[in-house]
This record gives sequence, C-alpha cells and structure tokens, in this order.
Amino acid sequence: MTEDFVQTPEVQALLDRASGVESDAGDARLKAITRDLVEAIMKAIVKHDVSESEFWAAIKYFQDSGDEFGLIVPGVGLEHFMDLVMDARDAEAGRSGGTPRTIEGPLYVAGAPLVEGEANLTDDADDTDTLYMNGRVAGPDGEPVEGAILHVWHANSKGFYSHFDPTGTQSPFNNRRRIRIGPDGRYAFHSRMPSGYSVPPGGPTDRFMKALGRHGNRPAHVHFFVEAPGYRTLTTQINFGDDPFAGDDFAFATREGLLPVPNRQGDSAYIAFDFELQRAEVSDEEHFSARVRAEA
Ligand code: MBD
Ligand code: FE
Repeated sequence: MTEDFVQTPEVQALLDRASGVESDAGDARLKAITRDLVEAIMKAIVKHDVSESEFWAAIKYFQDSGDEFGLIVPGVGLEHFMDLVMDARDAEAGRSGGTPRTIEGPLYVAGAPLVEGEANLTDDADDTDTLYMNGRVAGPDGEPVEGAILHVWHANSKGFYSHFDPTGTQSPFNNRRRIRIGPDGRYAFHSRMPSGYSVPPGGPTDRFMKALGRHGNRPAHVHFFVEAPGYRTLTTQINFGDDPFAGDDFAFATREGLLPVPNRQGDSAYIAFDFELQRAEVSDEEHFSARVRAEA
C-alpha cells in the first residue's frame, strides 16, 4: 500500500466532508487548514504503516500531555520554525536589521513589577553568583528608543521559573520585571545567575525526547520582550555562550548574535548587550502577539 491510498475518491470525499468544505457555514480558512492537516496525518499513517495500537498510543499521548504542549512545541522545532517563517516573510517584504528574534517559550508571566533605573530582578535568596547586565535600546539609526519597556524573565540557579516552580518555593515574580527605560535608552539590571532549564523528568516531553534519542535541556538564558511606541515589539533571549548546551539547545532558541559569554569575575558575571529595534510599519506591530499567557 502506498500514500496514493489517501488520494482515492473515498478518502478524498471523507476529507471533504470531515473538514466541512461541502458546507457553506463555518470558516473557510479553518476548513482548508483542517483538511490539509488531517490529510498529512493520514499520509503519515499510510507511509509508516501505523498500526491500530500505535495510533491509539499516539492519541493517548496527546490526551495526556496537554500541560506540556508548550514544551513539546519548541522541542519538536515548531516554535523556532515560526521564527524562520517570520524572518523569511520579513526578507520578502524587504525588512531586515535589528536584534534577531527568537522564541518566547512557555514561561512568561504577565504583570511583573514595573521598575525604573538599575533594577534588581531577584526577590528570593539564591546561593549563586550575581549577574549584571546592561546596554542600550536603540533604533535603526542608533537613536535611543524613547518610552521603551524591557520585559525580562529567567530561571533561578536550579533552572526553575517562578510561577512554574515544581517545588513551589519562589515568590510570584522572582526573576521577572518590566523595566521602564529612560530617554537615553540605557538599561541595567542585576539578578541571581540563572542555570539551564530541563524539562520535567519523566514527563511527556522528557519521554518523547528520550524516545527520539534527544534530551530536554536548554543552556542558561535570559528572555526579553522589548516594546516601545513607534517600534516593532521584539521577542528574544540571550543564551550564555559558555554553557555546555549553548550549541545543543533542545528548544532551538540559540541564534548567532544572541550568545554572549558572561565575563565572570569572582562571584560576579557581566554581560553587555545592546538591543536594536525595527521601526513599526503598522501599529499592530507595537503590540505583543495574541498568545494566551500566564498571569499572576
Ligand atoms: C524554557 O525556559 C524556554 O525558554 C523554552 C523556550 C522552552 C522551555 C523552557
Ligand atoms: Fe526560558
């Protein structure tokens, strides 16, 4: 049996009816996407000779792993793929320049304290080195960006994020801030050094990665959104260039230009990093994508 089986009139009619393309009601775009996705699954089933038992094991996997979908999506490369798609669309539209985007990941929390000046991100005790990070937020001509807000979030020295910490021991916004940037475009903050992240051991993502012969580790990293009136909101992160997983990130978030090596001096580590924003072409670009995010 070959994939041509999916092209038989019976299966094609099934796809038409199942995706609602024969009905005038409903959403045409949703119908078309549903039809293509279901057809792609059918082709994979035929191509790989998926048995009935394997099929139901896969369905059970999806049913059970809902809480970790936000990890599975970057783990299989789809979240990074969206960056590649957005980069390619930008290139087609003749847009380039600025700090590269890279994935948000599933661990942002809205509503972090809004602070000004040299900011401390860390509320909780954490016996590790101190990270000092500073730099500029500028536009395409090097102009300081006025009215910028830098959203920063990272893990603690155990690799756990506040709000998502399985040990339940972190304050709500530990290592999370929104920093209002002054008219000179300069920012500076310090915090307790993050460690790399690992997916929950034994969980759905971990089991999937192991079955693929992979792992679920990320290098130590710091996430950012940068938003400012008149500029395009940037989603990015820096990954520590000297981390053992800097070249082997399970989530594919590391990118050239986003891998600074911390300058480590005794109990302190320093990173200088400048952000360059693109100008917004439409006001929608000044805002975040419509992803549903945790709130606290
Ligand atoms: C993270 O901390 C992260 O940044 C991503 C992208 C995926 C899982 C955990
Ligand atoms: Fe992260």
